[in-house]
Amino acid sequence: MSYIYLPWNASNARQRDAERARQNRAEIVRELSWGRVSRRDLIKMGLFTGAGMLARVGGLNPFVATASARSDDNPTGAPRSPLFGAKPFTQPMPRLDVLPRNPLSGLTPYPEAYANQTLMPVDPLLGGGYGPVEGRPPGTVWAHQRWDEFPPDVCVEATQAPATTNNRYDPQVASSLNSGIDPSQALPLRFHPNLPTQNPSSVWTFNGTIPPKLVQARYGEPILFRHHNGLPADVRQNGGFGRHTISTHEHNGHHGAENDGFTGAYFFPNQFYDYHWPIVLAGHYSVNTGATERMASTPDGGGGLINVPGDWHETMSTHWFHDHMFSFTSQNVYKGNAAMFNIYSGLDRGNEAINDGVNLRLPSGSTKDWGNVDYDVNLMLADKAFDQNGQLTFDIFNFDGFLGDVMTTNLAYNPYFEVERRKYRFRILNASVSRFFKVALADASGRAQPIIQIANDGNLLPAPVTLMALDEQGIAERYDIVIDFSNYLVGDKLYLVNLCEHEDGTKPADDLSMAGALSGTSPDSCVGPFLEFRIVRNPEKPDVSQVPAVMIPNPDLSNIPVARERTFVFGRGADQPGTNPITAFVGPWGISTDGGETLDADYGRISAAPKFGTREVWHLVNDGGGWDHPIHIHFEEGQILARNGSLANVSQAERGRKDVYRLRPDGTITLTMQFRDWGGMFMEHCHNTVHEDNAMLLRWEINGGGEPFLRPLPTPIPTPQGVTFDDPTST
Ligand SMILES: [Cu+2]
Repeated sequence: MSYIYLPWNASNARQRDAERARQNRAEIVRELSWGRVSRRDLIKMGLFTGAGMLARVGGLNPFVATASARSDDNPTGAPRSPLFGAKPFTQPMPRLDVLPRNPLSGLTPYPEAYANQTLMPVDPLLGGGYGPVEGRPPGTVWAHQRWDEFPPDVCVEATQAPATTNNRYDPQVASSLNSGIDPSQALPLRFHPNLPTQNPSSVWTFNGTIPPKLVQARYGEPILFRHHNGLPADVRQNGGFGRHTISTHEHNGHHGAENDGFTGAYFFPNQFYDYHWPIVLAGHYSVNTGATERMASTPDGGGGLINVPGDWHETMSTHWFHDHMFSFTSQNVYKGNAAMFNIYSGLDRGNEAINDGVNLRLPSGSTKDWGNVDYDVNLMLADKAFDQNGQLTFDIFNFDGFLGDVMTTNLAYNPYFEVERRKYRFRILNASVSRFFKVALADASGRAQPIIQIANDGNLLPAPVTLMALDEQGIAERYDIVIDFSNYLVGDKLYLVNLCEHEDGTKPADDLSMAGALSGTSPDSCVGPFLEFRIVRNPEKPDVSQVPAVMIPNPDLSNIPVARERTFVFGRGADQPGTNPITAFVGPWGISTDGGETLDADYGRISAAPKFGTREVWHLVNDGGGWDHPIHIHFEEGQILARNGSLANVSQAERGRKDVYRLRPDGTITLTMQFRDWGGMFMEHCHNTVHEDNAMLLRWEINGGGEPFLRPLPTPIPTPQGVTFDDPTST
């Protein structure tokens, strides 16, 4: 197999063939997204095999020889995205757009513990009649848990909307810290000034705008996130991909399940959904319950600390939130439903100057008491693809994964970022559909430079790790790093370089050397430098930030018995015993639980039910060498106990807590987690979102033994006219 995109030097005839084939595939994507065909239909029609492979038909399949070059050495390939003359490192990288934090008093209707069932007229395209204004399922099970105990202090509101111009960009930093970008200038939705403005149907983001959004939170300050669905009622107004129903997952929020963005708790155009994020430390009800431990704390707004209950070893920092719509997650996240979420604490305060013995003083800034982002920069990485008109497009090569051929950072094609000669923190998120990255830092002459990794997923590591290249970074993983630009001179340039080469969406094909990645010879155009740092000045104030030798040690679990072990095997050739067309999907990918059959996703089926308040050990097994799976377990952080049977195989950069576990080909991860504080239904799935959608996902829920959580929980069946419920099944 060769790289999914055509070589640059492909003949015109071959490029025409490839474009015709791409258009044929785009029709399949469109029909799936409109719900006019199902995956089952595609198999029946002979367009897909049961193993999820596109039929070997010329003029459709990118892996089959072109009409103009009949040789297996010349598969059709996918046409390269046109760049309209855009050159790398010619546009500034925009900092994320910070969503305002408002008082709750401005919110109409006022939020309630129970879903708001006030009726409104439903668009005839959605069946007409009347339906509730809020899409959250009604009743006790989906009421906000402990609403009175954690009344929201802050409201954040956003609308999922078609692409439009940003007239209210708020990066929360001066223009001098944002590569000179003037936030008062209108920002059209385009990936580079040379690339066309995106059509409203091509890109759907938070508020319909770029840059991607950032929400800032602190422990002990509950947030009400009201998410409006402003997408077209007509399912066909989607530019050929993406579904207008959404469910918003705060990735890895330690919240009640009603706020987890459960894949089956989606809501419709014109509705909203109130997500209640209490922002508590795990162990809130079992560890440090008297809030006497100063390390478990949050900024008080005036230079001091407020203690909070829970285990400070569970403090989290870098999250993101994104769509989790059942079987359409890949398209919706790719289309723009992804934002970042920084959580601040006494330890990770976002203020580098306060010296109180708790604050780790990581690079950030010092103007505000907490949450300074002057020197704390979110980087959202994602590969994209464009059609011949330069509009965002989603291709379907097979059900192994989707690759773009254009690299973006904060949704900007290969930008530059101006920095001062001092330490910076970068929070790197892999927001791709199927692509893994491997990030390294190069100087202008191509020599690898040291990077200090300080966090993995949401969690600061026990100790910083200095690396000449980061590990492979799977989809949804976050790696926080520090780069010390004081080691260089004003006028110097450095580059973040992707070393990880893909041929298709199954797994990384190769990790290149720095020289190999910089040589420009990889057929994968997302390999190589993707972000240029320009060192433009000395800092005005001395850099007082630190990278302490000890950050957040892991929680001590030695006295907590292991209640149970479970084994999940991630493989192909899954069966779907479920018959409910709403909750059950088919696809080649599936999960076997504790030696059972490999099953396709059915969100009405409960595959595991750990007992509330216990600790378990889970084994995640990759049933094959031809692919990798970054497995995400919702709700609680885990510690990796072993990779392929041994702790010695776990790198120092993975020795903290995690929420995404890359299995690697034929690999196994053993991890331990606890089930505390909240109840309800959660998920475990592959975060190669094409695998997830086809149908490598399962539901597990917390068994409260009847109290305080009901069990088994009824399965929500959303409709625009209101949510009904089904009884769950179990494996
Ligand atoms: Cu996978």
